[in-house]
Amino acid sequence: MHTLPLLPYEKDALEPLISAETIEYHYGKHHKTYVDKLNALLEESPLKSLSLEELIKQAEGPVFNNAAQVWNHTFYWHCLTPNKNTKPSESLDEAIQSSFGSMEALKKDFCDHALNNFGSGWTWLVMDKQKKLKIVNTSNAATPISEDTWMPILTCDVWEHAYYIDSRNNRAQYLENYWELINWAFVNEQFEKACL
Ligand code: MN3
Repeated sequence: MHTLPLLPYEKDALEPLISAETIEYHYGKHHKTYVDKLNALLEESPLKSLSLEELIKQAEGPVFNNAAQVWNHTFYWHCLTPNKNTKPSESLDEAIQSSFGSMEALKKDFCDHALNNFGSGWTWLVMDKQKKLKIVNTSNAATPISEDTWMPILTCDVWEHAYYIDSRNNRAQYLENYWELINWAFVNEQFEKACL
């Protein structure tokens, strides 16, 4: 059985940038539904004993979609924090300077990708095989961890359900709010893991 991981903060902790109502729906309903659907799909499946990561690498269709959405959402919640005092480590900062030129340039590249990610999907800061940081978009449930090409460092959910309650159709405003909430401590950890 797959379970809904705990949210790493209270539902109202990201207010006013992301409301408790958004978390109520996004975590309490959307994320939970992916977990419930995955468990229902696996009941009679030979893939039942696989871990979430194994399912993402091996499954297709609805099992892949629900497994990847479970993983992506858990990663996304950890990318956010109410703690305003996190910042990129010295080594991550150096990598950002060398890959993008500056933190402002990274933000612009990330937000441009997120704004132009057509339909539903995710925008990611990843590390590629050459240990270079780059921004990539995925569609629907697709996730960098299904292949070993990219290691995920940071993600933003750009499905409308991530922002419609708070920002209606204004994805750009959601991205500004999202950027203020980034958990750089978590991002630093993902960067360290990707560097190994
Ligand atoms: Mn979502």
